Amino acid sequence: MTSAATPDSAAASVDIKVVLLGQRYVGKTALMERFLHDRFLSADGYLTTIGAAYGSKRLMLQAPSNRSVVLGVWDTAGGEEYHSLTRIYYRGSRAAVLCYDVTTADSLERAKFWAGELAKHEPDCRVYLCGCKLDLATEDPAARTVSPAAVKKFANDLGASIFETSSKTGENVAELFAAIAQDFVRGSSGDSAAEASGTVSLSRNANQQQQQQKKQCGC
Ligand SMILES: Nc1nc2c(ncn2[C@@H]2O[C@H](COP(=O)(O)OP(=O)(O)OP(=O)(O)O)[C@@H](O)[C@H]2O)c(=O)[nH]1
Ligand SMILES: [Mg+2]
Repeated sequence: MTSAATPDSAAASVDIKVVLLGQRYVGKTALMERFLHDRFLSADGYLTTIGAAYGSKRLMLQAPSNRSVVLGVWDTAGGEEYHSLTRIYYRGSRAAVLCYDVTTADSLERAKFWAGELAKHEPDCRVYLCGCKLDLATEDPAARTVSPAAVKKFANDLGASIFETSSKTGENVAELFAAIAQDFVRGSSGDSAAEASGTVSLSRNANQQQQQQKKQCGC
């Protein structure tokens, strides 16, 4: 479902509010489109987001939780002229996806800016780093201009998980949102494993991440 709902009316029916933040053109809207509708709109048809867009989706989680979780996702505008407005959309978020483009070096700096804003205003919001446009770096490794070591250090400082996604191919997009939902369910059930999910992994898929978490917690 997508709609032009306001932040307050949209909050009523969702389990977890998720906000997408990041520089203009990094791929936030494409990430949301892939997650909600499993589609990629042509790269020629770029339309910058004005203000924000909202959509929600119900996910069925696998065992052991076997729960359904509704994610309400706010896709914010990356343009700097919208920054003061963006605070309205991340207010009350339980998860924030800080998007950068793996092929645009300065986009990581913008993600750091948003991490600072969240630390000040929403310290309880769980943070996920998302390197978008993975397909471009897969096609041509020289196109990758964001250093994985810099991302890892940033994630370590934040206690955040790292995902690299392609909205074009769909790689890792479902895994990112499934991890957000799983972490939310674990956190709300008081399971200590929820804390382990905040550890750093450059995950290509959720299974690898879960295996890594198991190793880290020795369970
Ligand atoms: N190859 C490739 N292109 C992508 C991907 N994600 C987004 N793009 C393209 O990158 C451009 C920007 O994508 P958007 O999703 O609109 O970027 P945005 O972050 O929402 O930008 P603003 O709304 O201006 O903040 C578009 O032309 C997309 O088609 C991806 O995973 N792979
Ligand atoms: Mg957009």
